[in-house]
Amino acid sequence: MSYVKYEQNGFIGTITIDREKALNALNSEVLNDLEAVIDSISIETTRCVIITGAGQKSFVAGADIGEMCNKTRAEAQAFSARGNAVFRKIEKLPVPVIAAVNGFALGGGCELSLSCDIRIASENALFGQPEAGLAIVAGFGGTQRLARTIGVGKAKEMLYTCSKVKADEALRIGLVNAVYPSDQLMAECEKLAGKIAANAPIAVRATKKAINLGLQTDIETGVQIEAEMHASCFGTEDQKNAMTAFLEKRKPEPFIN
Ligand code: CO8
Repeated sequence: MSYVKYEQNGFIGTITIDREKALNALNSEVLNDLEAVIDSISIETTRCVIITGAGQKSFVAGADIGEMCNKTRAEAQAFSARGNAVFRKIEKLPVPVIAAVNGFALGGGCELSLSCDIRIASENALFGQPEAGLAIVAGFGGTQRLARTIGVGKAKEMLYTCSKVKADEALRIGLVNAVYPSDQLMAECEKLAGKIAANAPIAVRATKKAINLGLQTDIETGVQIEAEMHASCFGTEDQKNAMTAFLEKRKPEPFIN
């Protein structure tokens, strides 16, 4: 039995963290299952991935506190490294990943959403980094990605106070791109994924790479990375197809690679 389900619908893959009785909390087994699913995604046939949590109540309520409680310092370090390795795989997946945040996104759950490219929330979503209240530091990238996503001041406030952030506030501070009623969340995420999947995959993948690599460097290096990614699209069938179609005032043929 796996705690992580995967469904493919056309070019869109949906990952569901399915440990509902523990509000989809991440223990070692869930992390292993999540990694196995991510490793199995075919970039040839997948143009966008959605990650969500099973049920109506929770995206992911954090790392498993029961598993963490009696860890030694070395074990905690290994657990943090394990989570970080899996989340980096998500972040580095060549195709865009959308977090469909359908409820609690606390601690490791908020961090999981931050490793995705885009966060879309349901009205009942609740974000937070409760670690300081549990007498630990966030361990799955929260101190790094939250500050990069919503800015240092707001990230520090969330991490120092452990205050929860509701969906409307998450939208206001740029933690999520949009908020929908719960029963519309997946349809809206699929719509967004469909828009991404309709564009040339080679260009979308190169765009993701340019943004993510560029964010880690200075602007001079960043624009060089962009120039390289830009150039890499030329000569591809999709580029010829799209630009010729524009010049001939018609729609391009469906993109292929
Ligand atoms: N870990 C383990 N079990 C959990 C977790 C969790 N994070 N969250 C919920 N559960 C379990 C509960 O124990 C409960 O189980 P049971 O039915 O067996 O008692 C079940 O899920 C349902 O939960 P509640 O009854 O508490 O449901 P409520 O609706 O009353 O409350 C809350 C929901 C508010 C989400 C509440 O469950 C809660 O506060 N959960 C903990 C949230 C939290 O603090 N998350 C952060 C954890 S720390 C973290 O993520 C650090 C990441 C990096 C770690 C790396 C370092 C080694």
